[in-house]
Amino acid sequence: MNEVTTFSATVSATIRDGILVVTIDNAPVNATSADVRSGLEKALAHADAAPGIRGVVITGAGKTFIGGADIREFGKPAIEPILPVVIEKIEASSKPVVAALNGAALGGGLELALACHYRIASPSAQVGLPEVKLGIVPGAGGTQRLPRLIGVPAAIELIASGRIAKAKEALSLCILDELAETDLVDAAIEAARRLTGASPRKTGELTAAPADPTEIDKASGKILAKARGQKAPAEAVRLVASSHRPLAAGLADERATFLTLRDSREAAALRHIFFAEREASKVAGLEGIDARPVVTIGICGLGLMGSGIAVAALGAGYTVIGLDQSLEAAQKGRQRIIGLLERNLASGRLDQAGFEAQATRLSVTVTDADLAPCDLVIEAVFDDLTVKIDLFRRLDKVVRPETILATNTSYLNPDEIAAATAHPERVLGLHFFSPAHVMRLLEVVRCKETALDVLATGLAVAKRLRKLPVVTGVTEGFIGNRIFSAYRREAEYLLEDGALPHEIDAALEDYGFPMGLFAVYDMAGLEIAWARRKRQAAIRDPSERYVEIADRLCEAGRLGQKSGRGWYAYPDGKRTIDPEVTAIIEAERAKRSIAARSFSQDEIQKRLLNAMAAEGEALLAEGIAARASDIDLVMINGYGFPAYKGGPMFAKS
Ligand code: T1G
Repeated sequence: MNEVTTFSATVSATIRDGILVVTIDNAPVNATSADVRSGLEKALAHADAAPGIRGVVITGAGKTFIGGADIREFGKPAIEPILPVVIEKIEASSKPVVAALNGAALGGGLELALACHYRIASPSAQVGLPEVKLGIVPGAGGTQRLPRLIGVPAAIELIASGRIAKAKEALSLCILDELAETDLVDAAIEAARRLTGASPRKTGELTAAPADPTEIDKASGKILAKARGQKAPAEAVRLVASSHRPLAAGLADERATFLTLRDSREAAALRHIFFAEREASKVAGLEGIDARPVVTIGICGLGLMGSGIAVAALGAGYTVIGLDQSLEAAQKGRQRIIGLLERNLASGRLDQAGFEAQATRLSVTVTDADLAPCDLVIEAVFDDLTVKIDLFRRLDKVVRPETILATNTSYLNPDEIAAATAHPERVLGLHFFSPAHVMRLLEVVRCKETALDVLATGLAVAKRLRKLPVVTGVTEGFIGNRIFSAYRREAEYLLEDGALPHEIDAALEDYGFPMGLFAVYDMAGLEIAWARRKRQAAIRDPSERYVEIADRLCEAGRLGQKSGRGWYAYPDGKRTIDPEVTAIIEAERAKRSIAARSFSQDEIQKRLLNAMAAEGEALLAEGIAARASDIDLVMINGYGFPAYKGGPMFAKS
């Protein structure tokens, strides 16, 4: 058994065949904490000083090589040695240093590997510089070393997008030198031995050929357009595009840029979201509660929503039994699902074997009893209480008592649906966002009677569906639609008070929303909200200000893009300000004797943000939302709130 040398609490090493095999063991993701950096520095010094050591291998314990710098250290005073110093010592080492990527090498983890003299990975490894997703740029040489290895255009695309590349692509890009078909560490030791005596391959000594502006635009154009007002992607492009400079100059510029961005509000917002996403599925009281096993999922209603849910479930490896009310509807639903799978096949997201496996796991029926084997049944039928209650009563008769029944309702009260079943404790809401096979957000609705293990199962299924689950209590519209209604109401108040639809939409888009509220309404159609307003008219609080402008538009047949007119006109499909809408708004103001006034963008943004945050505070006070960051996640992932602003609760803080 080789002797283990401990360099720090998280860095130890053994010597095999004259090679110092250094292992980083810093759960959960081997982030390069101060202890890791100090341990690596000691290990390198030890290797340099020991004549019997001819080379070094660096690898990670567990399933991650290095998940990056320790994000939790951001905003705190730097602790020496900082990562760039350790990385430069690796590159300057007199003995070959081989990176053995046992898993994800991200951010600082990839930057460390880039400074090694050889990079070998297990086939399941992934690499990336996702710093822009945290509002920063790589701060330990990534923007300077990566282009030296793979060229400026490829480096721009990877760094400005922050995307992750699988091992095979990384090998083809020359980020990796080798994929280990056998034992990774054995192969890395072999590589180190081969490099002993040869001149070390120092990435920093390579030169990055300057790229011409057209290549730079081609690599960065779409990414920067999508990034909208974010600073980090544009800075990443600038740094990579100028990586033909001497390494020292590039590294200095990169470090200064990283430090400036790291302390920005935008980076703080994106770090807030990073941790919020991981907090959201931690629900008080669920510690130690096991989820029920789910293998087969029934889906009632194979329309747009039901089919999307079916595709997500098939993609997650579940068996799916689809139920609809007629053979024609069931067949149509099946065709829609298979069509979506075929699109995944055509786009390369699925291979032929995967397509066939998923298609085989799908069956459709018109017979309730065929749902008997289901461990979970999700209904996505017409959003009417009687229809849903009737369905759940039928399901009661065919599924096992422990089968979980989930309603996908957006606005109905799941407690009323649960109360109609024989086992209300097994009912919860799973509120998907359309298209359900694309949108990550999933509101997991905890009903009054929902059992703890049923809630735990909802969260486990959400995770396996690769959704972002946010637990909500029962209230009309849950978290997202309730805040959306509040912000829509405020926008309509602004219309009555003097603003116009295009001014409000411009203010929202200037703030970072991909599309303004009224443009979204025109795209989705005005009739659904109109029908809901008419249903609610009888119970509306007469003391609450109610704006009738949207009703006037609907009564005039202005139902949005599909009717050719809505809040805007669409001559030859182009969204255009319509004086007719302005006239309707002015008539409504006159009816209420409102003296219109103009609003600045800043004022519009503040009023809408305040309306969202106020409703968020109410949801927290009522216990509907467990934490403010959950509300931020819902508004970012379901309603277009710009992530780099952190969400309405963060933005107000
Ligand atoms: N720092 C601190 N904590 C981290 C972390 C990190 N880099 N990455 C993950 N965690 C925590 C996370 O909060 C969670 O904590 C637990 O680890 C498991 O995470 C110099 C400056 C690596 C692919 O952006 O993408 O390097 O909830 O649930 O699904 O240029 O974590 O258990 O308490 O996500 O297996 C760049 C971020 C940093 C990668 C693993 N790196 N991490 O996924 O686990 S900046 C990143 C991830 C940087 C350099 C710059 C993923 C993962 P808790 P998890 P996972």
